Amino acid sequence: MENLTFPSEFVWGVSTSAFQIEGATTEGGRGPSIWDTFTATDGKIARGEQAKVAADHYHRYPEDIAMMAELGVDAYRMSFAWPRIQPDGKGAPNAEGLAFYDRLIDAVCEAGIAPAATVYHWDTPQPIEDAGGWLVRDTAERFAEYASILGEHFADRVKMWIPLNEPMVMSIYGYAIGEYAPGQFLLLDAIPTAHYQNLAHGLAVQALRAAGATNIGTANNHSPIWAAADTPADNAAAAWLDALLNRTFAEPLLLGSYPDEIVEHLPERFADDLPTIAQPLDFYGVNYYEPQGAAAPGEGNPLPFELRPVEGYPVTTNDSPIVPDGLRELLVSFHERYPDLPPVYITENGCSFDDVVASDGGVHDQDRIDFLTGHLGALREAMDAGVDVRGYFTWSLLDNFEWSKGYAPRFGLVHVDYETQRRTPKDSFDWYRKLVSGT
Ligand code: IFM
Repeated sequence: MENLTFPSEFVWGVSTSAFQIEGATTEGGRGPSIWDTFTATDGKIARGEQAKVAADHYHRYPEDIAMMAELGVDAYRMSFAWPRIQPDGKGAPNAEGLAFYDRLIDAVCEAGIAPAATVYHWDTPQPIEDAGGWLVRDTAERFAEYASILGEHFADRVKMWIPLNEPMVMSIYGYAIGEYAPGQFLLLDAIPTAHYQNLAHGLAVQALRAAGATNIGTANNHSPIWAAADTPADNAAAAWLDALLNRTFAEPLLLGSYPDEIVEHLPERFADDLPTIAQPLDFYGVNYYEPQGAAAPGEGNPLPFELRPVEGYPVTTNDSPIVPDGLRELLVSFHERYPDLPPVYITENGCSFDDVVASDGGVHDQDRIDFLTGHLGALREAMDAGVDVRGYFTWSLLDNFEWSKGYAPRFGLVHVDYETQRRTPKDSFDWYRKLVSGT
């Protein structure tokens, strides 16, 4: 760990999200979300798995918080489930939903850990989707109302606020290619969902601040985009994909503008919303997993690019190529592109492997330790190159429900046996504990 030295005030954390760990999907007055609907639909999730129990965090959060305390992290990034707070997606809050998060957040604070809250991690209330979801402007207004409820109730305890997690994934996987809920296949006609999520971000930042919340940022996932070959056609395709995946979500917030490629696909009068979207941010959260390859589209492809796997690297069980230097490249490129980039937090970074409990009772995930060592080394290099990075949250505390891939990809520092809900800290847990404590 000798090259992994970080400033003493650097924030170390772990990340989770509500739908992936809570379970209890029909308890406490929670309403249905698009992910409940999607997971109940045949053929959408590997092995037909659902998240009705997940890691049972709704009931086992005291045990999970005790593990975080043992881990010694400074901060815990969790998400609120919108359908627990507003079961119909609008109107007065559900008291039981607020009470659950009161218990959770109070216990996190009592453990000496700072709560970092994501307002929305993809679990749209089903009635909101039925009214048009992220394809309609009203959802942004509904979202601001929801954020305001959370701000009023939790601003006194939550130390970092993230309105939306990875809006790109919702737009592309949820609405463009239908691999995730709500399962729509709209290709470039999904781009309005990016705008309405960006608008929801801006309105939520305003609503949270009005409610007294401070330290408000983002959690956008970004990838360096690599052209398959250094040809004009592949480079143009890579530039288009970069505009779609990275710049469409970063630039409205940071610059108050959209990349030219995207503009013709946006809703009419989108420009009127840009001042609302470009709220000053206290930090910019980056979720990094992998670079993305792009090539010129083949005959008959309706898109201006074709995705290409990045080859020549080991891969995780979630099919992600392991490219630590991609994190350095990404951060340095953001630093150069956006001179006014606020302080950065890595709000997610992690990997999935086939982790098993060995006969000695341990989980020996040296591959995760290697992954984290590589990525934190790359992060350190980015900081040495001038990027102002203030903290790192690894994904994830626990093994959890990995969306359409179900439970097979295991991302946790802690192994979860889904039959018994037994938690077993992996070797990487101990490694991270030592890193965090500086021993
Ligand atoms: O599990 C997801 C998380 O919900 C969002 N970011 C990426 C993670 C790993 O795929």
